[in-house]
Amino acid sequence: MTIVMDRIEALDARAREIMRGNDMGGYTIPTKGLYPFQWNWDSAFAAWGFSTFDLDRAWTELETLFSAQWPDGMVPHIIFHRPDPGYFPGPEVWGTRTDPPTSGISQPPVAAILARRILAADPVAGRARMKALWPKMLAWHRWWRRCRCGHGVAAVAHPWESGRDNCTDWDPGMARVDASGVGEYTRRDTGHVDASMRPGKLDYDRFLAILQFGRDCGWDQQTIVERGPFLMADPAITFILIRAHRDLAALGQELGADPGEIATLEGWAADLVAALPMIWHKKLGAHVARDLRSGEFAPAISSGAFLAWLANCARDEAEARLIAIWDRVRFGIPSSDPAAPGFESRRYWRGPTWPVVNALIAIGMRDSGRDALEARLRRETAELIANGGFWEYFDPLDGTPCGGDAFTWTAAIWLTWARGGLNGEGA
Ligand code: 9WN
Repeated sequence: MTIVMDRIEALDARAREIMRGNDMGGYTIPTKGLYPFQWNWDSAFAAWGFSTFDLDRAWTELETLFSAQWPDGMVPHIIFHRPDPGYFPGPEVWGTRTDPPTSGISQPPVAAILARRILAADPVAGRARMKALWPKMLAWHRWWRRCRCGHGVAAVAHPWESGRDNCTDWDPGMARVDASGVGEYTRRDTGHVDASMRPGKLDYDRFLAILQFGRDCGWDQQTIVERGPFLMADPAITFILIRAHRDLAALGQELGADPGEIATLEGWAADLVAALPMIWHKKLGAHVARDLRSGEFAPAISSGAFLAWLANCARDEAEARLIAIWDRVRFGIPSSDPAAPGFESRRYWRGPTWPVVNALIAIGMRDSGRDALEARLRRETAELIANGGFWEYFDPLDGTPCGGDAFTWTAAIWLTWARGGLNGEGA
């Protein structure tokens, strides 16, 4: 037992060291080299990680993220605080003309879910800071409602907006994107990481074609949603948003917010729940991404379907199907079903397991009383990190660490959740 405790403490120290090392002063980069700016959902996870050893720094992370909020409420997916030539596409490609420069799309709205957990760590110390963030989070949630939920469930206008960039979820929508006019460009990611673990060249061409459409219309959301080259219903963001609306409403109750605004948030969550049948795939027996231009479903069940537990929206008939997908691998929830075409165990979001996604799924498992499943997921995630290190993501078949090393969100997930999996500790 002492040996296990010593090991956990050594990993804790390393996780804190990684987070401090990636701290640029007020915001945290995901990892040095590959991702030298502030990313939206990475920062929310970073804040949660900081809350285990520096609460003040945790709130600062969220405040810095929301300081880049657009006037229309959107919180961008990248904030380019300082120039860095090591990442492509940089601010000049996005052309948003904001100060600070940012990207022109958003990312999964996990901030309210994690802020609620951060506030719980010290409700008195965090009260004023959460109170100041609350209307900003509400404005962001309103942006999701207005700009991405017009079809019912939540949509993404770019695969990068989903945070699960090259997942099989986006295959039908991506196949329709004409990338013939993107022109020449030089990728930077493959200079940092093995190209076989990254999205392919055609993926990047299409990512850029969608980006260029947004830039060329001045990031006008109505034009992007009505006529943009890509718009797909995202089960993961839908479930995250349902949970986030409810968590923000609960935070509002605690902070004495306007009851009308709290009711509005609850109404938005209910509307998303009511729209879920549109992404229910009868044959696959789970919630599946769907192209909103053509109606076509994605070819496989992804980790997005497992987030139904986070939103308390799971359907009984999906349970065995989801567990069977998990049973096909040795470590963690795979980002796409290994039995379906398109699965690649090391290529980014086409198969690998991601500690951050596992942690969100685990919150849902625990809240819905699936304690044995939660313990298994925590143990498997802990083994990956303890044996492989704090990497960006992992091969779910054999545990090989992949992508970037010394990764902020993996360190954060270790500190907040996974560490207990090493000695079988409960949540
Ligand atoms: C594009 C930073 C981000 C994560 C995403 C992950 C990856 C960027 C990229 O890295 O995306 O946003 O260039 O590949 O897919 O989830 O937020 O860690």
